[in-house]
Order: sequence, then C-alpha cells, then structure tokens
Amino acid sequence: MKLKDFLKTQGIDENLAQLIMLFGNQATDIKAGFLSARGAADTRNVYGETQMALDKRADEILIAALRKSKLVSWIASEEQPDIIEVEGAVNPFGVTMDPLDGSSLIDVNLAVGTIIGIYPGHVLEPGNTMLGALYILYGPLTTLTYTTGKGVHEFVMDGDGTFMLMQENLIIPDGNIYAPGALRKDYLPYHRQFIEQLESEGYKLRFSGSFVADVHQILHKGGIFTYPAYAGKESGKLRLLFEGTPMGKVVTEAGGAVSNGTINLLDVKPAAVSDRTPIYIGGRKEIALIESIKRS
Ligand code: P6P
Repeated sequence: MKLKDFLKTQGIDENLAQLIMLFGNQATDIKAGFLSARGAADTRNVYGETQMALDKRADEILIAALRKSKLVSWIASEEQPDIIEVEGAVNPFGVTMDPLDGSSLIDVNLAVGTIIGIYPGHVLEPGNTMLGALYILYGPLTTLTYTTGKGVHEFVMDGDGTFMLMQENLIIPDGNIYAPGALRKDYLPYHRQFIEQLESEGYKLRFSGSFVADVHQILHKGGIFTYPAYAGKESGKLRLLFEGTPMGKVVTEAGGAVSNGTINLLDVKPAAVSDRTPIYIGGRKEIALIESIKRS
C-alpha cells in the first residue's frame, strides 16, 4: 500500500496527512544532492559547527517546500538561527527539522536522515504536545517512519520514488544493543555505572555516529541509545527539539521511552530552539535502569 493511501485509512487530519506526504516527497531531491554537494560549506550553524553543504541543501529544499505549501505557520530548523514564521499559512502547525542528521557520514557512505517533529502550534512546547513525528533514513534503502499517535508505521521508497508500506504498528522488542555516545573518559559516575551494568549483561556496542540511524536500529532490535551529560558538558551534545523529542515521540509510540536520565524527555519544555539535552532513548527496561541509578 502507498503511503498516501495508508494515511487515508488512519483517520488523521487531512492537513497533517498532507504534511507527512510533503516531507516524503522531498526525499528524492535531498538524496540527489548526496553525490554532488558533499564536503563542508564555508559556514557554521548556530551551534558553531561547520555546516556540510548537504545540510544547507536539505534545509533549503525543506523550507522552500513548506513555504510553498503554506501547511505550517512555524519552521524551526537545526540549520537556522531563528524560528521562521510562514506568511499566509493555512494551519497553525509548527515543525522542527534536523534536515540531515549525521551528514558528515555521507563521505564514508553511512546512513543519514531527516528528522521532523510536528506540533499543533509554536514549537517551544513539550514533546508530549506533538501531533506527530517522522524520520526519513537514507541507507541501503530509503525509508520513512512516522507516528501521529496511532502506532508507528514504516515505508520503503520503491524505484519510482513512491513510499510503500513495509511494516505497520512497530513495537520495540527486547534487545541487547547499546549505542553509547560521548567519550568514556568523560563519563559521569552514574552514567559509567549504567554502561558497566549493560556490558555486564552482555549488551553489544553498535554506534555509527548517526543518531537517526542508531535509534532506527534500536527501534527494530531493542536496547538503548545514549548521548549523556558528561564532564564539562552537563547538557550533553544532542538537541532537544531537533533530535531528542521527535525520535523520542516515535520510540515512545512504539512502546519504548525517552529520558534525560531523570525524567521523560517529552515532558521537558524547551527554553530555546538551541537547547541541548542528555538523551537516553530505547527500551523501557533500560530507561528505568538509568533513571533508577541516577536517583540512587
Ligand atoms: P560524536 C551527528 O553529528 C550527531 O549530532 C548525531 O547524529 C550523533 O549521534 C552524534 O552527533 C555523534 O557525536 O561526538 O560521536 O561525533
């Protein structure tokens, strides 16, 4: 079944369905740049990180499509310093975008992706207010995984760029993979205890450097991804709005959980679009373990 037809069976708001389709429709153009626009651009994003040419290209493609569609009022992008207000929008929706998470890995042909959060209005609200979330993963296959709160559903792009249903109502299984970001030498004591507990239970390390790809693996095989607070960086590295809450919404709707180590990340109200956060995302068992260790 095509994504467009599947969305019609889900009883969701037509404008929300059109928005999901809009993002899927940009995948081909974004992928087309992988061969031509590689390497670093001569600019830095608001976090002071060198922007890859592909980050900027994906950002431009998505913003142009959103402006033209008038489907959203607010656009927050990891590649933009400020929230963009769309003139003449027909919906109050707000979206958050990591246009190309893990983009530096394209040079070594590893999977990267687009991460989207969809809000009923302005985006500086807790993740638990989201209408939905989705990600497009550009790997050996190009897949789109979305949730609007009625299950998590995965589609694969076929030869002519159409997303076809691959799996509906995904549930995160029990598993023993862990994806530990940050340097071991910088671990804080509670995090070190958590990681050593996982390793004593035989968890296997799988970390690619692409958050979206690593979390996708955890969603399908179980376990936990973490980029924690660490010595000198108590806020962690990853972004709350652009990485933590949208992927946390997907994993939570699939029966998993997301945390900053203390509380459900979807309950956190952002102070600014640039907020970073410690992230633990995966199985409820592993999330309960880190929150228990951190409390003790
Ligand atoms: P490190 C990519 O730049 C990213 O934001 C995430 O996709 C990834 O999980 C993390 O940073 C990797 O960070 O410090 O291991 O290079």
